[in-house]
Amino acid sequence: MSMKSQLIHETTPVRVESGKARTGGRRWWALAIIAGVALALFVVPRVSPEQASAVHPDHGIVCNDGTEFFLRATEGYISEPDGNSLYMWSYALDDGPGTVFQYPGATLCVEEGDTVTVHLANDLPEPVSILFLGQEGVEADEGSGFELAQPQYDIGLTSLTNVAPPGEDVIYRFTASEPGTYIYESGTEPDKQVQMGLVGALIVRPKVSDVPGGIAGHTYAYDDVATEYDPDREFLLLFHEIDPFLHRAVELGQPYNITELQFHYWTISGRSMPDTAAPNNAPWLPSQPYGALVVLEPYDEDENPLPALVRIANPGMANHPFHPHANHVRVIAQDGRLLKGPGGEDLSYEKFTRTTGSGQTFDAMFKWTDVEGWDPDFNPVPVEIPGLQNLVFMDDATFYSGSPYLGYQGELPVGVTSYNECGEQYFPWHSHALNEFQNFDEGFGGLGTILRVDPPGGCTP
Ligand SMILES: [Cu+2]
Repeated sequence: MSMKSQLIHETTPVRVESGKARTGGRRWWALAIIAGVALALFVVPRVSPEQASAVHPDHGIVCNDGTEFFLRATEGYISEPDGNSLYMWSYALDDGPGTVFQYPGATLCVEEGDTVTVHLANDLPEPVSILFLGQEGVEADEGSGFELAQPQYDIGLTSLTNVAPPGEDVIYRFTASEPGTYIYESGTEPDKQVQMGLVGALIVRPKVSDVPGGIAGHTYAYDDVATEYDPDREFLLLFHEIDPFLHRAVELGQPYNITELQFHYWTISGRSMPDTAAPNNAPWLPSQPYGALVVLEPYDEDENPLPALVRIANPGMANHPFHPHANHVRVIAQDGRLLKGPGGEDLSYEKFTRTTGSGQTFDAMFKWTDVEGWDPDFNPVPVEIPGLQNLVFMDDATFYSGSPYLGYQGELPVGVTSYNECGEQYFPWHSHALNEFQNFDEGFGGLGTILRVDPPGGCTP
């Protein structure tokens, strides 16, 4: 599918192929019946409602809430900040033929205890599947009823779980028994298919009634009141890496030696820096809907007491040391399990650089505290405007407000463009494996995003 056709699909969400019904004559009735079946299949909405925070829809996790999901393994292209476009596979929300491609897979959000059903249709030329990492008792229905999902064998192992052959479907079902952040990904030829982009995140939220001491209307990450967070400050950062030569070979149907795998692009939730800082559903990134900008306001005991929740998932092959500049996060869970000792001891810990291993997830609470409280009137700090070179060439310089004070904007030298809206402050948040902090040898880029701290009460330009 070309970028152009994706853009057209973006603006025509209902895709019923009715144009051919004009071929006329005797076949009219047959075509009408086919059209009726097509309508029944595809006009009934198969796409789960997608939603980000109502308060900050431009950033933060974009959830597809529900218990039944329709996914379609399909192909498309993504854009890289250096102008390259890459052929990818992923799990898009199934909207029938012409489904709009997206990478990574749609984020699925369910509640603890839900029976979750996931339909997988397959537009790709080879069998594909979904492994739900961390879920127990996953069943699969290939057309003859649900049975426990099993590894598939021919002469040798062909898939770690049941597959949807090309043009066919498989349905998976499981009970989401433990809250947490999880990965779903292909279990079929994963060295190739996971690399091609068949990855996504599954979020299991606790039921408030299962949280001891939990208060209705409050939001918790786990079955523990200490994991309360601000639901308007919830972020998902999903790491992946891409070898464009493998993708090109798959696109052209050419052989590829997997032992020659070499990554040149790194993505967070499907985008490479600086696109990671763009809003959710940025129109210039039609197949990469998820932004990765982390936006906060300073902690305040009364006005802003709750931390943000940052969910990190790494379905890729490499391990990524990832850190926010000048800040720590508090790691509260790993692989969907709260960090608590056998006696209920709090084993959460503060960390500057937390490496996420291949296949791991972790959850971090994050607060930004305005420790020094610099203020031009009451607590001034003498800061000279950085030199022109730093303001023009440094990676985050164009976000500088011209003032060191949160919520203030100052004069900038002639010729310096600033994206700063209201005196907000920016901190890099990136992989400290600096080979990953680039787009095909051009730094900075790749596995990086930005932490944005807005003035108390929000950004008023
Ligand atoms: Cu750094």
